[in-house]
Amino acid sequence: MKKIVAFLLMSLLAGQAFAGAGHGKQESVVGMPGHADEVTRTINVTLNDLMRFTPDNINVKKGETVRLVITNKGQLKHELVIGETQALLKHAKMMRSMPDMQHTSPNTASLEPGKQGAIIWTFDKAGSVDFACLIPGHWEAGMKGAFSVN
Ligand SMILES: [Cu+2]
Repeated sequence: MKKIVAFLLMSLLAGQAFAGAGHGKQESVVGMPGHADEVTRTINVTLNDLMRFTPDNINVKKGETVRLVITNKGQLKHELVIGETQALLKHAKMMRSMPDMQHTSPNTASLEPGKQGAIIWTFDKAGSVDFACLIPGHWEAGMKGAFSVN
């Protein structure tokens, strides 16, 4: 029971970090969930069992809201999580201790084999924003990429 409560609390905190701009450094660096009516571009990303995202380097403009259409072309479950590297690594560690954990955050698309999902994201600061697959072993095998925000 204690474990569940701790996990729920962590989820809430994680959700809050992506809730909007102006509450700290982290979310303005990685951007924030965007609104469908602000989408200017759709970008297709595929995930595969070679532990790669295609493309794995995506150029976006500062202030741009994009719809990422994410397709799992593998036989394994994969996901795409947008975040700051250290936060992603911390999250990956947590995933290892809770392998059945489900993601529902707006910065995440968790996809069963053959499935497609979408993330709408606004990039509000120039720089590099990371994304990764946090399923145990995948990030370590190189399943990561980055947005270049210019
Ligand atoms: Cu993966």
